[in-house]
Amino acid sequence: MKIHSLDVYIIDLPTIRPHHLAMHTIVTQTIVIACIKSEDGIEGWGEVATIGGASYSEESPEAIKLNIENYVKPLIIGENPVNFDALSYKINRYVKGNYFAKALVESAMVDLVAKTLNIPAYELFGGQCHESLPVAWTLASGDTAKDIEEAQNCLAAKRHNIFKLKIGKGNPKTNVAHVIKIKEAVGDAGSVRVDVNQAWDEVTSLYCIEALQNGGVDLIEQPLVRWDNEGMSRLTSRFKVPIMADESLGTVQEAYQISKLRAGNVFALKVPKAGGLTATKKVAAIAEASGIPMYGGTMIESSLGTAICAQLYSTIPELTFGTELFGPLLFKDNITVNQIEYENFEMKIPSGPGFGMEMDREKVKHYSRDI
Ligand code: MUC
Ligand code: MG
Repeated sequence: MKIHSLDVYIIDLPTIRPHHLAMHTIVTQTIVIACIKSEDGIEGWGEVATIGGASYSEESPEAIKLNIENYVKPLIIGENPVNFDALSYKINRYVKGNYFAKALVESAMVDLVAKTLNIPAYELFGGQCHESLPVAWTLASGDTAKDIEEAQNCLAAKRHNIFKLKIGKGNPKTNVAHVIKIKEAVGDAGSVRVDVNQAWDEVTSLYCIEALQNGGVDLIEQPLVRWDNEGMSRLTSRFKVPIMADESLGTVQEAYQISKLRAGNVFALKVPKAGGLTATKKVAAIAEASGIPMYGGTMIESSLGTAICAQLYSTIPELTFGTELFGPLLFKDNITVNQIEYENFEMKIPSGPGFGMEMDREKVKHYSRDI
């Protein structure tokens, strides 16, 4: 089998409500998808999502598309995608950084290989440990009353009982009061966690985390700027509430440094941050070797990208903090014919050939900037 073509499309998907993060408000989520075709016409599809252009990570959707087309594509055309790990090593020799772009290309190669073999992609990563996984919902409407209503609806529908609150924008004390009100409303029916998205300094973190811990919050995600591993380490040893590394934890090398410094005592895995599925398994191995519990993170992918992450996460035996693969539920519409199923506070891991999702070509065309 040989790779015959690679095409990249930027897709803009409208959300059901504004989604407020410390650095950006999402009303239209931009994802990048890739289609790799073999010489015999089989298609493999991959996806990565970005948040707010280049405001969440260095790679904007436009840069991902351009760098793949100009620098990655020539390295893999004519090659056998079965050797996707060897091809990733080849790409790494000639293309520095660009982890989201690399993850996108690897996921499309993996989908192609698994479809050709007529197996789910998770069989290429050691096989499935979970048929379904717990999934958090992110409360980020920007309004405490609306967030409480959303949480109560999720609990009543048995869709989510883990809630991640996006904070870090505005006054930290107002942020804390907002979280405590939501925790009081949810009570013991759900787990309340916060994601600060790097917005606080260490001094602010000290009093805010103390208050959040006392208020019954279960997890504090990335309070400090991504490069401040020493600060994250001090916070981790000071508080009982777990501190999760997200933006600071990308590559395998970063995972190693964070585990050594204990700059966070929970790892947020994300396939694009690590540079792909194979690299994410390596990050998970470092967590496992250092006794650090894991969480299956999201960049708010569509159904395709969610299936990609879900299949990989399903191969990790212990995902102590569950996942947050809620992306498809935040969108007004989707780009696949079949949809991810959510029930009983969990998501079902898609298990068809490849990543188990069939592309809806009309929808891809409708939401694409490039077709
Ligand atoms: C992040 O920072 O973790 C995940 C959920 C959400 O609402 O935002 C993302 C990114
Ligand atoms: Mg985060």
